[in-house]
Amino acid sequence: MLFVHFHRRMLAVWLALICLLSGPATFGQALDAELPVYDYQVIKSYPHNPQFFTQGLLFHEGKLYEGTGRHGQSALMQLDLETGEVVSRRPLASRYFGEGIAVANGQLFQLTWRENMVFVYDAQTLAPVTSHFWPLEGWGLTWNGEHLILSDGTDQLYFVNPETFVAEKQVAVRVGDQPLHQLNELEYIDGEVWANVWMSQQIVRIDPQSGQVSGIIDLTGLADQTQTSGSDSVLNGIAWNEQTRQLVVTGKLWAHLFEIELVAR
Ligand SMILES: [Ca+2]
Repeated sequence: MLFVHFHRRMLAVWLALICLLSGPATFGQALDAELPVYDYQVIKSYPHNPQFFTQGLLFHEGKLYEGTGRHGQSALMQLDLETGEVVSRRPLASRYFGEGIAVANGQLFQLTWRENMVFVYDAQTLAPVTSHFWPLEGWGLTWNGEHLILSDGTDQLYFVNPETFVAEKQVAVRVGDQPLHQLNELEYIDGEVWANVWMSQQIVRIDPQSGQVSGIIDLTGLADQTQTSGSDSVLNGIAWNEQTRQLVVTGKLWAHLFEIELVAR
């Protein structure tokens, strides 16, 4: 029982920190939140180029894609999961800082951070198709079969029409009644949106209808199982292979990707 109490306390500390980082909100109720918490088991690790500043990660038709950030280093790539080798690569011009990626209707979308540009490519060939304007920052991106779901570093998720790139609705993400900001890389998994929370070692599971956080995946210790590089080298990147039900996560500038399974705490 001591073990359980210890972890509940750690979770309360984390929630307090996140709410503190998130801005002016008071964090009374978040401390009382009793959400399901998940630990992890590493199934397998794969090599990842430690120069890649991971901003978007996904599987599409069994193939792994990664979008990277930083001016002058941003690119969209298809990778070989087993070897980490680059199969194909489309660099961004140096004025663009690449962010989240998602595939919708066979097209691969890549956000930029503060440049208001969204690039669209053919998912098979990575040939450019078109581009769109996006008025806010771009952080994470995923696809629920109807809308692209986009995060911009706040507590909001935007549901964007893939044809027009106009947000048709948005939800506010909450832990209890407290806003959860810094939502970063996203993945749509079995009807939920999973989100990295920037600068944290946790992934949150979000009900996309209500915006309520329904569970927390605690990946504390995973960064210690690879090489990282500086204070920006934080957990970011969630990819779900729907066919094989493989869950793969990584971080910016990490030397590995990790296939993990969740273990309810
Ligand atoms: Ca993803």
